[in-house]
Amino acid sequence: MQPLMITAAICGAEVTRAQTPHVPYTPAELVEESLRCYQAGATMVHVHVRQPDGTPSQSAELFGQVLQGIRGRCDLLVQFSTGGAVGMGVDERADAVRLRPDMATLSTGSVNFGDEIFANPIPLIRQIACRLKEFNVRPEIECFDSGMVDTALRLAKDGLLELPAHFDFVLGMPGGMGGTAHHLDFMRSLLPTDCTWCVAGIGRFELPLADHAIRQGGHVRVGLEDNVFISKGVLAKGSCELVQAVATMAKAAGRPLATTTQARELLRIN
Ligand code: KMH
Ligand code: ZN
Repeated sequence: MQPLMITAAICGAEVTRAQTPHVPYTPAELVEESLRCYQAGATMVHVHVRQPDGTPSQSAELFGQVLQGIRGRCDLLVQFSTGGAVGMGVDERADAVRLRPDMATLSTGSVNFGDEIFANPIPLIRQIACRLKEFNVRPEIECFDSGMVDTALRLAKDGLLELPAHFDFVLGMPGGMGGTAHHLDFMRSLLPTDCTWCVAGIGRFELPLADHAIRQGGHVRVGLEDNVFISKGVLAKGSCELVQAVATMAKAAGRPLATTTQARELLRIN
């Protein structure tokens, strides 16, 4: 099996300090939490940025501060969100790609997102895919449901994505696809040979799906963006505690953690 890549989704756009006091907001807090995740075994950090009061933002200035802060201190791979928050337009969502992070997300379909809609119509997906190509930033293709894999494969046929690609299955989102091992097995069965995949389980699905992915040769995303609890009713002290839990699972399963060099190779980041 490939060495395990753990991505830390440390902040997201939705989780608030009312839900957990441990969510970072400012660039300095985001950098510190990223370093803690790196020390706990993360290979990559999935970054959203916030205004100082926690309001979701896609400011290139803030993304730049986080990118610089991390790159100056460790070799964690940095992945920007182009999803942003529900309701943001494509220009705002994709602006910071010009800073050339190691990766950026590309959601390949719309999904009910709790009571809201995370809207990704085809023209918007194509625009973001073009922008990633333009700046030579590798996409992580985010699929909340199975049709989003099919859409990604159509984009590849149209020359907007390169195969093999890296996919992230976001499972267990209320309104999206369920979060059982069965759902994950179906999703990964849809991928062409040599594609890599990771799973981001939402809420209570996070750690059980991580364990399943580790045993099936996939990779794992965890963090407060997706789940704030380390066990039933107990808040994680930060995304780093969730990363540590996954590193412990990997050890128990005999799966070594990927170095940054190995991750670059697996993800085809040059
Ligand atoms: N905040 C969600 C609406 C991504 O980062 O690319 C979208 C999201 C996906 O988090
Ligand atoms: Zn995100």
